Parts: sequence; structure tokens; C-alpha cells
Amino acid sequence: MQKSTKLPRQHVASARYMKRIGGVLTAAALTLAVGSAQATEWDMPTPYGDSNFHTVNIRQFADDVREATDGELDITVHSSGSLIKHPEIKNSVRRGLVPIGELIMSRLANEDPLFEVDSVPYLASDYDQAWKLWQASKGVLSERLKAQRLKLLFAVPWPPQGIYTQFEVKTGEELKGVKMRAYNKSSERLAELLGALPTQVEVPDIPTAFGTGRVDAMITSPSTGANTRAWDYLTNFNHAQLWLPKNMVIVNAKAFDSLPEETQKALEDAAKVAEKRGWEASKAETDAKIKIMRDNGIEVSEPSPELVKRLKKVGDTMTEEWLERAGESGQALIDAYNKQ
Ligand code: PCA
Repeated sequence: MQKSTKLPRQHVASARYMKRIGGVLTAAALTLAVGSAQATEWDMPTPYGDSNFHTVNIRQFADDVREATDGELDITVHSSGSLIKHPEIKNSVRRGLVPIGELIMSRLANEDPLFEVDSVPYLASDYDQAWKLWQASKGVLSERLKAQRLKLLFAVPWPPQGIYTQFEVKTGEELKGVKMRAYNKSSERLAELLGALPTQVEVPDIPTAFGTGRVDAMITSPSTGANTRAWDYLTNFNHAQLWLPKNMVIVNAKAFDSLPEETQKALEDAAKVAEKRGWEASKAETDAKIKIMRDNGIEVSEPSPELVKRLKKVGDTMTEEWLERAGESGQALIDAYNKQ
């Protein structure tokens, strides 16, 4: 009884976004759906491929939610930007076109520098530091999203970022003039400061970008390197461990509020479990994917002292630039992180 009083609102909301994303429900079918269906169906766009550990984790999250709610909340994951392209995911969730989605946090750097704190070189470049940074930044990032009627459900890091090339990187000098694939503001700026020529390319487009010669090097993790078969077009990976960028899952607050309370709780519980599972998977991913790259002939090396020096210098410049952009709230975040 208690549930049935809440059902109509919930179904009208879900029917509304289905209609908006181009569903073919007629008014009569809508009425029928509102009157008889039991499940709320959510479409969830994600940017990365099916074999990626983030996508695997999110599919498990959707299964967990389905199970915990007895099928009342049924999330369908649309991977690889197949429903909505990565650059559009955040606004699509904000506008209620879809109720839930995944994206890389630092993609929001243009609207607010706080979202790229996890991509400042060497600020947090191992899992312990990344976890501390997440604890220190979670509150303020959630608040900023809340102001846009978005709820931050959970976040999971990528393995540490390194440099892929078609030659050995000894000092960093070699990167001058190289067309470097980037995926956020930081990777772009890093490339620039190294004298390389950055180009933004989404993960699903990486093989084509190399195939057509648009790029000839990239900054990313062992995970994305292996997922995109880096050995088909690259020979070297430098495990520079620059930063650990995070993906986040966000929900439209109105869609969330329209769920029955017990479903909201099930979603939040599953999110906690997914965050923990995701961090563990990410850690395991680093060594596993480095091994796959080695097995496929990629030469994996640690950065030389000269390269570290060079990258740290670039890192210092980028830290200064970030602090300037992020202002007082940026400094407060760093202070909170240092206290952890
Ligand atoms: N893979 C994603 C983000 C960071 C990573 O490791 C990418 O390359 O776009």
C-alpha cells in the first residue's frame, strides 16, 4: 500500500525521459505503463568500453540494484558513448534526459577547476594518496554538483597515468613536436609544457586516431593502453605515475527524489559497495594490464631521474596554475588533503 502511493510519480518521471530520448510511447501506452508496470527503468550512458573495469563494475552495480530492489529499479547500461557521447553525459543527466550516467570528473574542469584536482601531476600519484584526496574533496564536489541538482553517487580512480610513445622516452626532450593524444585539460597542458602537440581523443576513437596519424603518442593508464591494444600502434610505455583521475557516477536529483525511499537506500548502498569494489579492481588492474602489454611486446619502463625532474618541474607549474584558477576553495581543499 505504502509503495503504490508512490508508484505513479515515479513512472511518470521515467516515462517522461523515455519520451524525451526518443521513445515511441503513445499517450495510451504511457497510461498503461503508469497503471501496470512495476519497474522503474533507467538508461545509463557510460563513456568507456565493455571490457574496461569501470564498465564491468557499473554493470555489477546495476545488477546489485536490480537484485536489492526486486527488479523495481532496472538500470540498463549503455557503454562506449553509444547512447550519449562522453562530452554530453553530464548535461544530459542534469537536464533529465537520462536519470543517471558516468563520466570522468576532470571533464568538468572548464566549469570548475575543483573537479580536476585529481589530475594535478604528483599531487596524489598512488592509491593511498588518491584515496585521501578523494576523502578531502568528496564533500565540496558533492556540494557543487548538488547546486546543479545532481547527486554524486560514487567515484573510482583509473590506474596511474603514464606516457605511450613509438620510441623510448629518456629525458622528455624526445616529446617535442610529437602529436600527443589527451583526454582532459591536465593531460593537454602537460603535453603542451613538454613541447608536444595535444589533441583530445575519446577512448573509443583512439585506434582510429593512431591509424590515421592524427596522433602518435598518448597519456593514459595501463588499463586503457591494454583495452585499446596499444601494441598495434605503439612500442613504449613509461610508467610515470602522474596522477589517478577518477570517474564518477551522477544521478539527476529529481529522478532520485522520485524513487521510493527504500529504493533510494538500495541505490546508495549499492553505490558504496561499487566504490569499494571499483577501487580494488583499479589497484589490481595496474599490474595485470602492464603484464598484458609486456606480453604483447610493449617495452615498459620506469621514468629516468632526468625525466622525473622534467615532469616534476612541469608538475610544479601546473600546480601553481591550478591554485590560481581554483582560488580559495582550491587552497582549502589542498589544506584538507594535507591534513588527512
Ligand atoms: N583512461 C581514460 C581516462 C584515464 C585513463 O586511464 C582515457 O584515457 O581517456
